[in-house]
Amino acid sequence: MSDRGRVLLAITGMDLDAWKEAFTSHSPDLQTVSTVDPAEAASIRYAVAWKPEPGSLEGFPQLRAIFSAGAGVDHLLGYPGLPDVPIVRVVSPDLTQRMSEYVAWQALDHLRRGALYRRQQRDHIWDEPPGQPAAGEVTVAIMGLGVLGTDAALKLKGLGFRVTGWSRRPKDVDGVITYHGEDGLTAVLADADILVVLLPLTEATRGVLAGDLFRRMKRGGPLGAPILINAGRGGLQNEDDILTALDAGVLGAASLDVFNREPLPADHPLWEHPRVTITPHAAAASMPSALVPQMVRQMEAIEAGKPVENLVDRSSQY
Ligand code: NDP
Ligand code: OXD
Repeated sequence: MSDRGRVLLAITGMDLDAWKEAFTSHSPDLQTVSTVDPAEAASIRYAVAWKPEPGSLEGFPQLRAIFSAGAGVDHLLGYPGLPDVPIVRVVSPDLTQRMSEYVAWQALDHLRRGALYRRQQRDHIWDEPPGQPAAGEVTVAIMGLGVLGTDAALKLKGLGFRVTGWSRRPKDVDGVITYHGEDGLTAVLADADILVVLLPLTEATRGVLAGDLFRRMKRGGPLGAPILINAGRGGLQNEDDILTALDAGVLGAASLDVFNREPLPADHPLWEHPRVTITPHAAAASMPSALVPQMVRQMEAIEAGKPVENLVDRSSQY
């Protein structure tokens, strides 16, 4: 056992072996465990958690911090009896790059009529409908201008889109028109051809992607009806309202990476909708080999009494 004690891996829904392997190869002296004998509970100094099983995080008197294995922390803040220690979330260039790739991929697919041309290829149709807009004629609005939203905004800007962003507090992002608060949301929606959602799931954001919000989005833009891309959390969206809005032409299409229930049940009508693109919460995976070095650095900072980065503010829930 090292000075840093042992690290509990309270991980479900991710590859536990990959986490163990990443710790072993980066810090061979740091022992990880996924189950703990009660007699050894005091050896646990840190936990790395993803959707921890009930009861898996309590009873460790020397626990100094819990590291979320992902950028979102709703899985931890909803855990009953969460120990009163600092929660550290993931901020990593690797994860950020992956998310921006997903956002750019979906935005370009909608701009360049990906769904139409895939259908036409299937039916051997050679047809180029007139009026293909350029990226600069299309406004992408990003709800959630944090680490991921800001990087995606800058990359979309680099692709030529007009980009706006919305956050809780005022923000300044080079080349991006920024808004905040309820008035800001009205302005952002009224101007949005594509709405990219990278918000955390909190009490304030739960269910925000509903019929009322979709009806406040821009009408008559260059893509026809507005488009929704949600890679934040499923709990942000009302899935019945998305289907209703698609069928009523209030939304033109939706790219959804996250769902209220994951895996999305096999009989869910979203699977069959011709204008919905589904990915299995795959927009930006947490790669243990990319994240462990940073976690270990943070553990060392805590041991040395130095400030910790990327601390979660429990009162704002992200
Ligand atoms: P950050 O905490 O860096 O950013 C969150 C952003 O949301 C901030 O701009 C914040 O505003 C804004 N925000 C929060 N609450 C509100 C509110 N009530 N009204 C308006 N704006 C609000 O998070 P990240 O960018 O790192 O991650 C965002 C989310 O992406 C994660 O919480 C997670 O749910 C999701 N995610 C999904 C993945 C996937 O694979 N699908 C992978 C990784 C993350 P302000 O700037 O004012 O604080
Ligand atoms: C995350 C996620 O929050 O994978 O990192 O959703």
